[in-house]
Amino acid sequence: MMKYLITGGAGFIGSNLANKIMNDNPNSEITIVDDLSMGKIENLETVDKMNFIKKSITDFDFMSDLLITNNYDYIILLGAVASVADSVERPYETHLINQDANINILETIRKNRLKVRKVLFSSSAAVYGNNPILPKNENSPIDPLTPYAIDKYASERYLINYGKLYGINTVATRFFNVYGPNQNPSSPYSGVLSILLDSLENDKEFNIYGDGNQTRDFTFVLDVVDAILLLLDHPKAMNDVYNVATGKSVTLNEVIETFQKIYNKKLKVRYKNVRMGDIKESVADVTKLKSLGFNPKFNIYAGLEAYVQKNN
Ligand code: UD2
Repeated sequence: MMKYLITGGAGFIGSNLANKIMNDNPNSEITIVDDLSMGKIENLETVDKMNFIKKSITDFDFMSDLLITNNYDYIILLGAVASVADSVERPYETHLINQDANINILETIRKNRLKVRKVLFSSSAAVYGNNPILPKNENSPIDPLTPYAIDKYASERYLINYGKLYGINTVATRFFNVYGPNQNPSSPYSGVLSILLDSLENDKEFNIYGDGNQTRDFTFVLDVVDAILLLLDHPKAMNDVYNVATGKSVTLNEVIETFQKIYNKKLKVRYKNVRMGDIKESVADVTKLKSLGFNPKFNIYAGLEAYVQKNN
């Protein structure tokens, strides 16, 4: 029986991960720390069987005590302010969450020589910035352009090099555009597919920023969960970083068309100016992750269908 700590575990990716672990191994012990700023208790299917703690990961002393008094096998760091725009508006507050809180956890592990099977940190494709060379592999040039991307990159480096310097087992992921159930559509900077689904279901107008021909490597959340579990378990995934995506890109227009077909409904769209700093094309090279046995199960059609089904 394994003990897991998931920060941000009531959020989008964290809740899907926690639900999958409980489904596969109902005897697992899962502790979730989440301040519910974007996450929701309802995202957790069996919250009564988990140790749910409503706290911010910036409560440094609390987090240190929690780690010292529990021998977690796996620590999965998903707690973050996920909005790039929010980090531009509140650079210091988001820095405390997106970087300092994670270093506090690493420091606690180091100082107390805690024996953890693995610590996983979720970084982002945002670290690649606007570099136009595609696809992005883990050795592509780094150009973090926002506080969000800077904090993700710095935390990723802290994690990997704490691993190497102090003998801690770590691994970092760079997520591309993740979508699926439990993604919160409430902010204009939420993931585009959660906004799209909300617009279709509630007959709201959908804004397309630009001509809709921008491409993204949209990755279904259950594939991301599989990747996380694989990286936690795989002995070769050690003190290193992995892109997590499908390796295939589609345009926003193609996604809209597919969604309309699934719903048999026409979306009301309005064309707006391209967002400042928006990337035109994005796709990942996932050779490294695939070399460990990763094989994404959901292409965009299967993923959208599963998303719609779960939402109804
Ligand atoms: C994603 C990540 C971000 C960062 C970045 C790295 C999300 C939510 N954001 O940003 O954290 O890792 O990748 O490059 O996963 N759009 C519309 N209408 C809308 C909303 C969005 O047309 O109502 C467009 C938007 O202008 C962009 C595309 O859809 O061209 C995807 O937008 P997004 O906010 O879902 O994700 P992205 O790629 O900007």
